[in-house]
Amino acid sequence: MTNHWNDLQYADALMVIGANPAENHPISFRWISKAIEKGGKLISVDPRYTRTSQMANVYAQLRSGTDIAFIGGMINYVLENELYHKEYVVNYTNAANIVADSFDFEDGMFSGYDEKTRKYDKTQWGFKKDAEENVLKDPTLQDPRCVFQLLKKHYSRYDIDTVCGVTGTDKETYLEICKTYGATGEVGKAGTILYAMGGTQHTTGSQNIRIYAILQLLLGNIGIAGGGVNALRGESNVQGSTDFGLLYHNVPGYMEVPTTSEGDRTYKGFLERITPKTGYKTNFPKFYTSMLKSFYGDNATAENEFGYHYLPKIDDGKNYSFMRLFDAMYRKELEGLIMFGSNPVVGGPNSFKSQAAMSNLKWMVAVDLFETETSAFWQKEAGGDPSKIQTEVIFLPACASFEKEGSVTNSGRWMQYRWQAIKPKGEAKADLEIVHILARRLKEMYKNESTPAAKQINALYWAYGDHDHPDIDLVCRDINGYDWKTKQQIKTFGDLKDDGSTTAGCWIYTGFYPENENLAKRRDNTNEGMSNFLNWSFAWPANRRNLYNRASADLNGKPWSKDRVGIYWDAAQGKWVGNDVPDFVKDRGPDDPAFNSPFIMQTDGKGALFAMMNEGPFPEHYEPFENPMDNSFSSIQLNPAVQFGEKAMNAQGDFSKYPIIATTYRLSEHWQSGVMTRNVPWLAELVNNMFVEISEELAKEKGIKEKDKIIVSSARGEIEAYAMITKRFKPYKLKDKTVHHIGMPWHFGYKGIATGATANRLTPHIGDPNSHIPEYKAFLCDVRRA
Ligand SMILES: Nc1nc2c(c(=O)[nH]1)N[C@H]1C(S)=C(S)[C@@H](COP(=O)(O)OP(=O)(O)OC[C@H]3O[C@@H](n4cnc5c(=O)[nH]c(N)nc54)[C@H](O)[C@@H]3O)O[C@H]1N2
Ligand SMILES: Nc1nc2c(c(=O)[nH]1)N[C@H]1C(S)=C(S)[C@@H](COP(=O)(O)OP(=O)(O)OC[C@H]3O[C@@H](n4cnc5c(=O)[nH]c(N)nc54)[C@H](O)[C@@H]3O)O[C@H]1N2
Ligand SMILES: [Mo]
Repeated sequence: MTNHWNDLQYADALMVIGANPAENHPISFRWISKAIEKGGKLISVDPRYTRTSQMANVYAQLRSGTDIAFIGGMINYVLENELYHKEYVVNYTNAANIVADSFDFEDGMFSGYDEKTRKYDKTQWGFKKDAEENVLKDPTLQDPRCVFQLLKKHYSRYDIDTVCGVTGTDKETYLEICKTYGATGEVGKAGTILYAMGGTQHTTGSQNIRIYAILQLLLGNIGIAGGGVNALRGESNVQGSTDFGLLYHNVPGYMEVPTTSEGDRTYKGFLERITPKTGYKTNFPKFYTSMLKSFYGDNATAENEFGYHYLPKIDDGKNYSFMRLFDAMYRKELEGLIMFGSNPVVGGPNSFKSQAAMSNLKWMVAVDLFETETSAFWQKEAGGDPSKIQTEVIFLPACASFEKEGSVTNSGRWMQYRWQAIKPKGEAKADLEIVHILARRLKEMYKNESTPAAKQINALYWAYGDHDHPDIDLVCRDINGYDWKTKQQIKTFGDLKDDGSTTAGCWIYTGFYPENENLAKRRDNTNEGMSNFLNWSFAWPANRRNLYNRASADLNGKPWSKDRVGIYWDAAQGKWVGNDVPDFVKDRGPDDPAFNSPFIMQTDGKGALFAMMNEGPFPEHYEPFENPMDNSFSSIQLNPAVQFGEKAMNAQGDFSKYPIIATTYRLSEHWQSGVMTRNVPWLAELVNNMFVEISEELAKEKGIKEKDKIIVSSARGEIEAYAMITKRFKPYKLKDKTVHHIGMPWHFGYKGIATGATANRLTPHIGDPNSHIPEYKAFLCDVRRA
């Protein structure tokens, strides 16, 4: 989230698109209800009428996989009707930048495409510069080659008829949403966009989110209370784990993992590549070196490039995302797999094939609360042949969240401490303990060896206590960082150094543990202004609650709205003050040329209407991998930057054979792959079987009655489930045809108390070219009575 949960109450309009918080974030939904009580308008955009839709003032149906068309049309409406926040757009975004002549767009394709690699040469999309390397600008926004005019031209193609012919939305409802949400462009008004997996799980997932951000920048909705682009995050600590480098291409604090490329051979070369010349990221060398110092302690010196060479490097050009790992297993390139709390046989795409891929492993370690469909993938019940599967599975029992202490970071970036509630049962251990014990055993095993692998392990500092139970306080201090000599805790990441004199395990969290207080444990719920609760927990970065809050004030540093005071420039004191920690240099005043550059993580400080994504600087509608119609906007069907993985893993279905659109989603009563909830008797009883929601119209066509057993088939396989006939889905009237749309939960598997078919037997093994998330939310199928 750019903002945070409590902040939602300040919105005049809340557009929930690609999420269903009433069901999946029901407690936090309180803040949405509060906004509605204050007169805020809730808009729900979803292929089916959800529990969130039920709470909404306006509900619009959209076919799965058409968010870019939907929002593209809204952008067109906002620009045509001049609803955008002009002063904000001119000064705080890159709207005025003149784009290089090499940039072009025609029939769904941007310039610079290489068909062989399915990649773009992004250097063709840069900005025009003068002899001194300054970007040329037209603050009047009239130049036909400025970002604003190119954006306008791009989305002028997204007229209401074409859009609704693609999304299947009723035109009147669509116009109502354009008006209601567009009205937040007025100075002083606020609109927020809430999204989750309905937006991301697509071959255009990243650009879906980008287009929400573009709309928000145009309306001046970023940086202000009640605004923002807000990701409603998933697993209780998915925010924390991504912050700490969970993703294969990140180290803690969203910095890059080095590669085997020529430039990365030296630490200096690597830093040069990842450090821009301007903007806040110019500090990356300080954060990176402090991280290496934290990893390697005295073994990180200026002479050995701070231990940079101990870090594993990604094979240049290779991708280690979830789907590509399964491809590698399929090709027998991987011998072993360690899984901490993960059940891909239920949760991964095209899961039957993934299961087959796993049987190529020599060994697998499952760290979990239960034996899952995945750790038992070799059993007969799983559809395998145990006599043929040679994988050795090792199970390590893990503690549940209540049985251990530590912090969890919520969607609003608040790091909150949880104390242990009960002692673990049996041999179960906390994940932290398991990793700690593993590290200690490896260090013991390798201590007399000097192989490259041993060198890395031996170099690890790993000072979390001299026994098998790690001292969590030492872990916290290590994350925060300290002065290497004096061992004094660092107060802010502004104090980190690039000379090896400081440590920081994860720079964005530096400051949560100053000398004597772990701020994640703070529980002072005094509201000192705008419900930012600055003394409750710790929010990264720097305890800042709303990101980019400099943009909540105008060109003189005065709040755009007196009801939504974020921070403001206090001329008498010569600094930024207000209800939040300033997301800006505190004493940068009106005489500083960068005074009106709020987006400090960008090299130019401006919000990026035009950005270097893998498939182009402006989001463009492409159809899902499996789709019911020809693309109405161009002759290009699929996102041209999508990478195809292992072919054998990914059969593609055709509309002629699979004429029904399908999507997958969650229920309040179950959690994820269902391992935890399907093993809890009362939850298993509430929703005890796999079902598929189908419209009354489709049921009639197929002669299906409520609770009939039906078979859903896709190009990947078939599943059997009960039919739930519902008004929540309606047939879609698209440009030239009417198409049925169904939906189903993905929580079931064959283990536990409540069992049922796994939806992911049907889903395609393909995804977004930026994030590599699978396209779980839009695919084709057929339905028949069992
Ligand atoms: N009770 C419960 N709560 C949970 C979870 C759980 O399993 N159970 N899981 C947690 C996790 S890990 C996550 S990531 C979050 C996910 O939270 P959500 O993203 O809210 O979860 P979903 O229900 O998968 O998807 C949301 C909605 O997207 C809609 N949708 C499908 N296709 C499209 C599309 O193309 N465009 C748009 N705009 N919408 C579409 C679906 O109909 C669905 O209503 O929930 C978290 N909360
Ligand atoms: N079709 C379809 N598929 C999807 C999605 C979708 O919307 N549609 N959503 C995707 C999303 S957003 C997500 S996040 C993934 C989730 O996919 P997974 O992460 O594979 O699914 P979970 O059920 O969350 O797996 C969690 C496992 O962790 C165990 N566990 C719980 N607590 C702990 C603990 O403290 N320590 C350890 N070691 N284990 C623990 C549980 O028992 C369980 O077996 O699924 C994805 N799959
Ligand atoms: Mo998730």
